[in-house]
Amino acid sequence: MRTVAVTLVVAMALGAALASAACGLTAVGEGQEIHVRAGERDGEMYFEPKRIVVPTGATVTFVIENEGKQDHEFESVEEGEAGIEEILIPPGRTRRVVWTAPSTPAVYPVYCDLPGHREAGMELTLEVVAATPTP
Ligand SMILES: [Cu+2]
Repeated sequence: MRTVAVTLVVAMALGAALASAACGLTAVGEGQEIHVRAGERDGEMYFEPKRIVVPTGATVTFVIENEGKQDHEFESVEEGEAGIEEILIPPGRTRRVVWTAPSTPAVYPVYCDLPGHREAGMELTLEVVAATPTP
């Protein structure tokens, strides 16, 4: 009996993996980590990637690494934005932010609010798209 139960769990996990691979949102799922790099180069400042897609209702963890030489922030806290409180990431450090996407599709800016940084390129687009219904 024990063997049968374990096999069933493995089969279910495999099925879930296949389903998420088919829906085109393989990079991001429930509880998944999303790695973001922040820094400066060639007179500009950046977040990479520039676009992040999360399914509606999913809880994800942003792992933000500051690979630059200056302080940077990660936030989306103004009226109508994603509700990510300002977090400061010192040079060479990594900070984690857990965030749950709303239940309806939306597009939010996420940015660094230090003077001049957003204008220098520190903004990314956080897109919340309808989760593919499970059959
Ligand atoms: Cu910055």
